[in-house]
Amino acid sequence: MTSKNFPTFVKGEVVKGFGRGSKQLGIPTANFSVEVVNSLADDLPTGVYYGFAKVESDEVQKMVMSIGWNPFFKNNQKSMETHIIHNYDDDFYGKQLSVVILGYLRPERDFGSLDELIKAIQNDITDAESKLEEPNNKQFLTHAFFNN
Ligand code: ADP
Ligand code: RBF
Ligand code: MG
Repeated sequence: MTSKNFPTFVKGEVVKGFGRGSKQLGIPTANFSVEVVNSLADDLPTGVYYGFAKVESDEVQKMVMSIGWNPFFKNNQKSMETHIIHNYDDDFYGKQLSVVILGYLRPERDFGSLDELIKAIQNDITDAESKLEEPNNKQFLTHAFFNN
């Protein structure tokens, strides 16, 4: 993985996904539409990424993102899902989500159990939290891309 993919800026509406993020995993993921997913298919390898995200005019927050076919669930549709590392009071379907992708964590994997998938995602969150504290990444908190 070279750094030529970073930063990648993406904006789009939050759409309904497979309805599994919060129910089965306890980790909600805001899904982008197929159009947004297809717009970067050739540029970006599938896998798990970290960066910053902003819901409409809310504050910029840390995020982890999964791009791919979720091998554990054997999806036949490629998805791009952002888990924002912040507690929101309400859902934000239909709202504009802005994300900057700053680095790659790992490829998507299959797991023996749901519990292992959840542990891997929790580990991704810990990794992302520390990488996003690095000055080279932290500078994007105030990037003009996030201005309304
Ligand atoms: P879906 O399959 O429809 O994507 P999820 O169970 O993954 O359903 O839940 C995602 C939804 O939860 C998002 O679209 C958003 O409206 C809401 N949500 C609440 N908090 C968060 C968060 N911290 N990160 C991402 N989405 C969140
Ligand atoms: N799904 C997988 O099948 N394999 C993975 O390795 C995987 N890693 C993920 C990492 C992160 C940070 C996130 C937010 C999701 C990941 N997922 C993975 C996707 C997960 O299966 C998906 O969010 C749920 O199925 C809800 O759509
Ligand atoms: Mg989701």
